[in-house]
Amino acid sequence: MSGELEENISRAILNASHKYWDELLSLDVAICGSGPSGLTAAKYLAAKGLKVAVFERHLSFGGGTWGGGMGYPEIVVEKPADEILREFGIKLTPVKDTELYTTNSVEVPAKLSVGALNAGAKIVTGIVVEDVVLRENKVAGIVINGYPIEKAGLHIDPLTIMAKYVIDATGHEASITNILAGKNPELDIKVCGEKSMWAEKGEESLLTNMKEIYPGLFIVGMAASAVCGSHRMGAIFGGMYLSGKKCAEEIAEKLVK
Ligand code: 48F
Repeated sequence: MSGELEENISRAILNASHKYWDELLSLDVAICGSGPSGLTAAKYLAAKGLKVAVFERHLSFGGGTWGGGMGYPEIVVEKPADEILREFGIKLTPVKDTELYTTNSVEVPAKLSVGALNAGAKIVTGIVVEDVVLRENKVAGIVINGYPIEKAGLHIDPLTIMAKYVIDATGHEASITNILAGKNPELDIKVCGEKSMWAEKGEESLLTNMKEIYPGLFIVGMAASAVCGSHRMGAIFGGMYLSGKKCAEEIAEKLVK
């Protein structure tokens, strides 16, 4: 490159970003939300050789893990989800006379994201998923915009990412399923809404609530609880990892020959 340093910096960024975005335009799996369920799904899908990207509206990834329980920097995970965290190299401390472990609320999102990135997934931050692409009886991609653009209320048209499968990993809001259901009432998708705290029931029901809610659209983590009307569970996270992994396995089964 020739030219002033400032010009070269700008050109390098634009050229590299163009290549980066070009590779994102058609994916095997688009994951909406970078909380524990989304990052876990990303790692296991990418490890199967699938082309995967996680879209997160904030500049940081990790969703609700960073803050621990009411700001105390530890979260809890129960058996058998501890096995998943060990695969990511996350340290666990057993809680005496229980099936629980504590783990650090900063180490968890940091290592989940490293695991997803090392497996080959991309994590795209500062991007809000504002709609899905619909085809005949199927979700076929996502509609995205810059989060600052949405925040500022600017009327700027979005871009699209085509994907064979979309995962709603947007947590308590279940924003992707809510958008699909709200904009297309004829699809008859019911979003029940999350129930009050009952940790055991909430955790237990996550694996059955994780499902393909509409062809091409899977729900995981708290989004699955919210859509299916299950209970919240607070700072215990086993169901997030287990549902993320199960979702990845179900999609990989369909896509990997
Ligand atoms: O909330 P979040 O961590 O979802 P999760 O994986 O885990 C839930 C737990 O953190 C916790 C809990 C455990 O018992 O109750 O809450 O189900 O992460 C969801 C992520 O999605 C992003 C949001 O910023 C967060 O980082 N998100 C939500 N809507 C959108 C989005 C959207 N429309 N576009 C992009 N990102």
